[in-house]
Amino acid sequence: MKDLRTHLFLAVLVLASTPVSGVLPRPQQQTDSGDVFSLGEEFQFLAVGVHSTPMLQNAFDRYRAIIFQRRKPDGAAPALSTITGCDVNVTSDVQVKTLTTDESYELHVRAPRLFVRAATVFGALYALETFSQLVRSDLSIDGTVITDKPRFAYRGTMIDTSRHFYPVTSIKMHIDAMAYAKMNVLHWHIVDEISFPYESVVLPQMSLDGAFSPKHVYSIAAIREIVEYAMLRGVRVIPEFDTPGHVSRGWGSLGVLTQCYDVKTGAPTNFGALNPTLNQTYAVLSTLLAEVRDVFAPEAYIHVGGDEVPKECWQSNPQIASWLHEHPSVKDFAGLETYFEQRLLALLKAQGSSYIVWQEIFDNGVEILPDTVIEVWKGGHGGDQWLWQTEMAKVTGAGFKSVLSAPYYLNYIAYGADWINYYSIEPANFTGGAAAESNGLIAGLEACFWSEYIDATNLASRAWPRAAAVAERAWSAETVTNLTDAERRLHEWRCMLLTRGINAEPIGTCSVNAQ
Ligand code: CP6
Repeated sequence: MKDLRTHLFLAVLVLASTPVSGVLPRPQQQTDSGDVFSLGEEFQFLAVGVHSTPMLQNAFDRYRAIIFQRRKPDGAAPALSTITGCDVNVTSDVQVKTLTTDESYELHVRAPRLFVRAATVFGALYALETFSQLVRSDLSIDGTVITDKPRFAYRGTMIDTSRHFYPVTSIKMHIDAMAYAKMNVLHWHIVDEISFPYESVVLPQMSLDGAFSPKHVYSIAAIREIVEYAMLRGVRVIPEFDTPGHVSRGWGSLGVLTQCYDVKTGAPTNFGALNPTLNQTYAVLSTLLAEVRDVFAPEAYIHVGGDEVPKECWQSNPQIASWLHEHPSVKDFAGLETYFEQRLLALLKAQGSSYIVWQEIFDNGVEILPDTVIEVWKGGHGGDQWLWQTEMAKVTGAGFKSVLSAPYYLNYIAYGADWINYYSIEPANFTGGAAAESNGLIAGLEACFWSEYIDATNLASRAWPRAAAVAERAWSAETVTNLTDAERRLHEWRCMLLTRGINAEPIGTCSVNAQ
């Protein structure tokens, strides 16, 4: 009997300490006051610090609309103290997000006015998002104090606009959903073998030859609009121009692709990776990437790929063979790949760009600058570990910043609640992981959406709410792992996306459906 009472007492304690709100990703600290308030129709945000910027004003307008859309004070609601506004104090004037930007915030839900304090406008945006998720449909809200900041600086998704083209409106909607999940980097794999939709002004032939059609392009003006739209929502846009492999459409007329030969007959066949032995290759890359740096400004990072470089075509080419003969320091085809990356990365450095590369660049021992970010993407198992665990240990052990995407390939789909597989991956679970995290060498996580089987008809439902499971892993404390609680909040967050006009898919017939 005593035992049973102890159990009941513990059960009540556990229930009482579980926050009831559905904020996703779950905040670092939340203390509810027990009060219940009601938002008055007169509610307005007010910048009270010295920093009232257009970015902040824009966010005030967006969130006021979101909070009051579809919500009406319930006539039957008991008379509650009314909240008439929200004072927002931003203490610094940082306008550009980097890997070291302070994204923390404090949110006090109390009457008669809410209070938000944040070091940067970006923290304030997250306070507003959290606030919007706390307000119930009858405009009531529980009193609370939330102190919050992200676990990781880089909380990304990757979209691929080469395999299928997304209209600008789809990309903007994707950015909206990212902001609702407090994600902050859109890695835009803008071109690849299948199409080249980037409409360059300096090299117009690339999209003329490489886009699906003259309409399936991203003009510089459209890209600048997307970059601006994203930055207003705290999202950086990092473009990827994958080289020397994964190139085909768009590069043909520039004379930089390697001619492949049939090894038996010696007859020319198709074209392969960029030809690393031609000065023209670097001249084209220099021209293209200088423009890209400017178009995506203020973002300093460019992702330059480096993954899955095929060597057979280089091996079949007699001009490359004689070049290698004349350059004995470049010993073999692996050396040729290193030679290419060395020249490319030097060129980027000279242009003032920082770079992100896929893990092969690190694996191949290419000399890279200390601020290089290595993206770990290879899945699978080796020995008693996942390959990403071994790779993360190596990359961070060598002192490089890493982005982990290998266990977050959300282009894969499976029947059932597959979000649990992503949610349950603890990214610092590798040898030296805790030290790597505290030294900032795990920059963050990225959910990838390779688009062989995705276009504008299913991007939103493929991505959301599944990517929000990755968002919570990237934002919330390592200890936030309760699947029942996550399921409830993911379900609520998905319904919220529907009210905000995004066709997020259901995560199953979860128990919370009944409530
Ligand atoms: N395209 C490019 C791809 C992939 C990569 N790079 C890819 C590889 C394996 C899977 C999914 C996508 N389609 N350029 C690897 C980084 Cl499972």
